[in-house]
Amino acid sequence: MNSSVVRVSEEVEAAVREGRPVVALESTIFTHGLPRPRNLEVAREAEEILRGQGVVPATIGVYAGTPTVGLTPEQITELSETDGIAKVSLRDLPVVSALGLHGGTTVAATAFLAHRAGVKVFSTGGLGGVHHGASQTFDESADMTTLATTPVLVVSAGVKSILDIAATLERFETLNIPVLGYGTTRYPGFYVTDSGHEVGYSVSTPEEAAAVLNARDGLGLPQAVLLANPVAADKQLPPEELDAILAAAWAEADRKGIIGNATTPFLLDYIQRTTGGRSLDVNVEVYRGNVALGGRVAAALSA
Ligand code: PSU
Ligand code: MN
Repeated sequence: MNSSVVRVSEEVEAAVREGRPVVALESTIFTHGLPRPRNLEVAREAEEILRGQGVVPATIGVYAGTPTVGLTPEQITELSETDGIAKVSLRDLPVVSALGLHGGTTVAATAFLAHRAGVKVFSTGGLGGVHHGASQTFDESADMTTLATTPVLVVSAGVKSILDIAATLERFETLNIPVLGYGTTRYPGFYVTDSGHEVGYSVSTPEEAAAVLNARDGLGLPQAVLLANPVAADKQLPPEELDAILAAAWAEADRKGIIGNATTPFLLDYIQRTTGGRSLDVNVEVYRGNVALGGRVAAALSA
């Protein structure tokens, strides 16, 4: 493997080498998931939360063709403010790299790069999963298949109900990816505390999550561990309201013929527009919680 293709910042490289806590953060969330100017504020705040915990943030993205683990504040600003940036999943990585493009990395590409750099914990908002109608369209996120062979721990608030959650959980089972509820056995639904689905296991401390990760490594297993962290019940979107919005979002995506990797950004944007920004507040709240929990798991791993 040619490791010079990937740039790891000195700060991240030193922290990994010395066994200090590091948490990876994705960039699609600020290049494609959140509107300006909130996207940049959120990207900066995530790093500040980690630094406040004594954890080194490793924001990951592709800057001018260089897959980078530990983007500088200036690079994050530029990626947040530039139009037409590529959404980079794992298959896109060699292409944007060779063509010298900027890219926001998805969960799949971020997890891959984090692992390459020796970073074990990765916090995100929501994971990609199986889209509704996937039995016809084959649209399921490469996040799932990538996580099946990428040994990191990913903290998320589950998957949004823009996706087929039951099918997504089945795929995690098939792909040997363990799902741990944090303080719950109910799978969270990102905007809502409870998606209506069960997960097999619950952990209640960062130390327990770290122990699962260490056990996986001891067994030499290659898959990610998913830590599903629900939003507080008093901060969630009213679940009844969400159902109506989602139905409208799918109908609109269908009418406009949105397909492929444009689907997730389209649905997220639609929901943000129709809830007048309230979903955005929940989105940011959820992300803050996941970043902080990732920091605590990384600290527990280093202890
Ligand atoms: N789900 C969210 N917010 C997001 C994404 C997913 O709630 O921002 C982004 C993540 O970067 C995820 C990607 O990895 O979308 C999945 O896209 P696709 O479904 O095209 O694989
Ligand atoms: Mn897709």
